[in-house]
Amino acid sequence: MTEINAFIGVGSNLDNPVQHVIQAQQDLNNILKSQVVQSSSLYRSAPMGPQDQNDYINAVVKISTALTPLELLTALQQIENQHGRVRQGERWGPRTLDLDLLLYGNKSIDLPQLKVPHYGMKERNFVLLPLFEIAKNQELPDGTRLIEYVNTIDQSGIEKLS
Ligand code: H73
Repeated sequence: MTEINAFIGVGSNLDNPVQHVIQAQQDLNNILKSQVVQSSSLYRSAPMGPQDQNDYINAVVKISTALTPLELLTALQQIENQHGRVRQGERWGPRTLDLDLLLYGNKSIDLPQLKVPHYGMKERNFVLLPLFEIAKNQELPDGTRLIEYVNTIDQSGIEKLS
């Protein structure tokens, strides 16, 4: 059975977001044919997008999985739904739990419902900093190094929680 390393971005800004993120780290370990390998620290950041919402808690989790990318996406969406995620309302508005498939091995995927590497990861400090914490030497499928993006991102407005 071939196992692939994948990185999952976790985010929440509603109903005790720290609890949602910690619970999500456990939920990820319960996905079929998958185990958590490593989890980043939790990070608090100002909202990207509309400012009239709470700060976010974000983290990144590394898993090893034998699921295909689309099977994994479905599993992530099931976990979001268990956390009471309501898929409606304002774009970029408040959310109980978001799970993003950031990287899946060194594969590039361009399907309507799944783009990997995640389309926003290079511009989002709340993704890059926790990812870099647990994957210092990571490269993207195009051969660029994660540290190149980390070095150019604005690191203000984000705080690592102990
Ligand atoms: C995103 C469809 C839509 C998907 C993509 C979405 C959640 C999962 C993150 C935020 C701070 C899905 C934050 C924010 C904003 C408000 C910008 C924030 C924060 C949503 C699926 C499709 C395509 C993928 C993929 C998962 C994918 N899809 N911290 N969050 N501000 N590719 N979060 N690779 N993985 N779904 N996610 N500010 N400080 O990124 O747009 O996307 O149905 O088919 O919007 O965390 S939901």
